[in-house]
Amino acid sequence: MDGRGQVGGQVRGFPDLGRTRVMGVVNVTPDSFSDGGRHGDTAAAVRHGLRLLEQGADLLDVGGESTRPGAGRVTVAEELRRVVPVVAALAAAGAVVSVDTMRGACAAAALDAGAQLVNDVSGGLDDPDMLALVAAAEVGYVAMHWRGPSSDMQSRASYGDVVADVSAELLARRDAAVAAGIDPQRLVLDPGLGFAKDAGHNWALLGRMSELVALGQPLLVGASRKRFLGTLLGSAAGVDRPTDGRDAATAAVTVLAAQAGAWAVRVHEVSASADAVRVVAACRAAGPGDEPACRAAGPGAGLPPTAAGVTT
Ligand code: PMM
Repeated sequence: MDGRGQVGGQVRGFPDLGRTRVMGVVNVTPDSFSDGGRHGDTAAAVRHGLRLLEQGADLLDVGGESTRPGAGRVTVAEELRRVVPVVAALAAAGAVVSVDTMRGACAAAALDAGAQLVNDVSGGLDDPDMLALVAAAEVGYVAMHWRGPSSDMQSRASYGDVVADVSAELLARRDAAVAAGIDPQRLVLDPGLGFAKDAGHNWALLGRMSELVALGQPLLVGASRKRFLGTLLGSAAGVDRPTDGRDAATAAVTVLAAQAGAWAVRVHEVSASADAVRVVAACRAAGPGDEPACRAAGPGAGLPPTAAGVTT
């Protein structure tokens, strides 16, 4: 590889697209913060997933449990009931499916139904069975930065240097995952924007994303429609912009993530991000230039040897 079009590492089992990939969100929940209730039944969720594929999603992230600040847990049975048929239908339709779950039992059932990636917002901290299960299944695994359940996570939003602290905690999760037998080439890290983080923490993590890419694992970034974007774009009276007005800002974050070399962005509205990652890739392919995306594209530039050299 000469580094052109290089993003921050590859994940075994996932083809190198030469650009950041776009993960479309399929929440099968009555209460997610931005789309709760809209795709709550199986048929509606499957239709939504197929629409996201048409809009250019490279993979679909199916979740059955809301993780919005303050959210409580659903039962395993309910999570399985929501997630498994949707995963099965989307996988049967040819989609690359990821399952957004903290529970090993739900991950296992989703993998049986055709999922290829486990997206665990707890990074293996919630369910002690998760890491070994993923290791045995030999699938991709996203370990997100997490400090505790959504019910009171914002009380844990206390950092010295948030980028250094999140990096250290992510590396600890990487070490735990590898110790449990997960192939490092299947492991993706995610800073967990909004999870035990206030707006300032989120902006600091976005502003220093290259440091997260430099940790040496592929990076997933999930800013889509999150509250800090609503606050940024809020009214003069201090009212946050509603979730359905945050998609342009989300696409702007996609540009930043693609420029930094993220492996994937997780978004609700796919089309704009699908276009954005292609713009950044085209700029990179043109070679070093004025744009940060192009400057970052010099062979191996900004990438640690492990990230630059990992192949599928
Ligand atoms: N955010 C949410 C849910 N799952 N998974 C990863 N890996 N990263 C995230 O930032 C993330 C996630 C919350 O958003 P939603 O309720 O709209 O799905």
